[in-house]
Amino acid sequence: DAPNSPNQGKQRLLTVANRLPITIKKNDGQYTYGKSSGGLVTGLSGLPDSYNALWYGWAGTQVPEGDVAKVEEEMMKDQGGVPLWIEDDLMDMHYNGFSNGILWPLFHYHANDMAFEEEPWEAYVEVNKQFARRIAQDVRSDDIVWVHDYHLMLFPQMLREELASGNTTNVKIGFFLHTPFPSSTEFMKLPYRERVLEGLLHSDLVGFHTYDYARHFLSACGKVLHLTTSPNGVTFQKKAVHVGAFPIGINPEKELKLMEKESVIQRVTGLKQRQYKDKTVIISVDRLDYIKGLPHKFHAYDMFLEHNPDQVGKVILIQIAVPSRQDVKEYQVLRSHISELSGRINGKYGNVDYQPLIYCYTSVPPEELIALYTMADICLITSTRDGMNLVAYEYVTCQKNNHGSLVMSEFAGAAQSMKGCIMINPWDTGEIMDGLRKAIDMEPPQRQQNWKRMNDYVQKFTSAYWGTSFIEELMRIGSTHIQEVRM
Ligand code: GDG
Repeated sequence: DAPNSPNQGKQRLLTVANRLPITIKKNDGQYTYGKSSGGLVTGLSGLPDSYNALWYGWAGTQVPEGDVAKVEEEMMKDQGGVPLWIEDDLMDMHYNGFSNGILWPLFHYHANDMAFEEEPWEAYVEVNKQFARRIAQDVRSDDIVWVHDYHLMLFPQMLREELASGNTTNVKIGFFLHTPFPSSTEFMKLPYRERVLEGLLHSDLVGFHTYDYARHFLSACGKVLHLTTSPNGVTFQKKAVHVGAFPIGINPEKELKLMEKESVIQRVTGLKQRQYKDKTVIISVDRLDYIKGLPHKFHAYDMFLEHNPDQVGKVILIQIAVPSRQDVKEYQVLRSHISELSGRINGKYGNVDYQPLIYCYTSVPPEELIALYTMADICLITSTRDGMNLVAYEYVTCQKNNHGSLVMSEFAGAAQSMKGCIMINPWDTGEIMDGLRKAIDMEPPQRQQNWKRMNDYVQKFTSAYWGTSFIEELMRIGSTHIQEVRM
């Protein structure tokens, strides 16, 4: 870094993830750069600026050869982003084919939705290799490389191989998985399971959201690779690989600041005093993904209205369903199924003055999201599996004045820390119905007590806390990584 650079002397942190948090758009020959949303972006946005952070990821698009240098310079200046230009067809096979067609369903206990073929696997290997080669060009001694998520599980090994001949062997590699790690019996369905585990085990530290996921991973290492494990690590090629739980959080300051914006306050007042006056509003915000249990939710909501006729005309469910992975067939099928269910509910209980379900297949701007979280009386989360689920934390933060209830699936990682939520099994329609009734009937003092327990957690275990504890752990063990794990 240049002598006057604000990054001078700071620890270099190379974040590596499938996508950059930046979206590139071209209008009238000019490039503009937007921020993308999603769990990973939310998590990393709270990292303290005590690191000299660079983010490597697929650019998400192609630009003409002549514009590459200019775009790269602008992305670096704008947000420290380093784009990888990967060919569209290869990326499609890697991303839609193997990552989202095989690993995603398997890790969320949807193995029936996985159809294994060699070509997507080969693309996965190739893309991991391209990432490793690109990052190897830039890595310096003492750098920290923090790799994220299931798209890049072979990367730690490939990066080590790329670096083996140079003088950069003291680079520390940390890997964090944002999805659940499934039970070992489930994981063992994966063809190439040895390669995937070995890929990860070239990291110094492998992190998960919960202890359960870490335990499942260790058990897979034992069963698939016959390695010796302890509760916090595994010995691989005579080296200790540390394994731990690092529950991700949000940056609540960001939400609280938006809540104070005049436009947001007005929007909340408008929604509460006009559109939804005297109504109980339930909010749900999900990427349109089969792991989020939308059919379970809609079915239970239908049954809830049928069995609670006093609530028809009073309660409204607002479902924001953010378009996601639209090139994957399962997502297209889910989309039409959800539209049909939504039409059925509104047809059954709605009239000219009342629509029980407001279903929006779109993403909304951050201000609007905060206004919806703030005005809603209840937040409903029905994921059949979810690594963590940050929507829960965002809702709790925005309820600082109203103390609305969180009705949440026990299969979301966040349920383990949200003591104070109304926990439900999304497969049990009766439990969702009872959960909603309980939330509607709960007296304010009880709601306040529940909210406080949840809010204390959310304010303390933030994304900054998560990022810092992972990196500090990585730095701490980095110096001792030759030691054997003691049993
Ligand atoms: C994966 C794991 C894990 C959503 N809609 C809009 C919008 N969002 C933002 C939310 C939240 C984020 O996206 C979603 O995060 P989640 O954690 O709920 O879910 P995934 O995207 O599935 O994330 C998950 C996470 O990674 C982190 O490790 O918790 O389990 O599946 O921050 O606010 N933001 C805006 N408009 C929207 O319409 N602006």
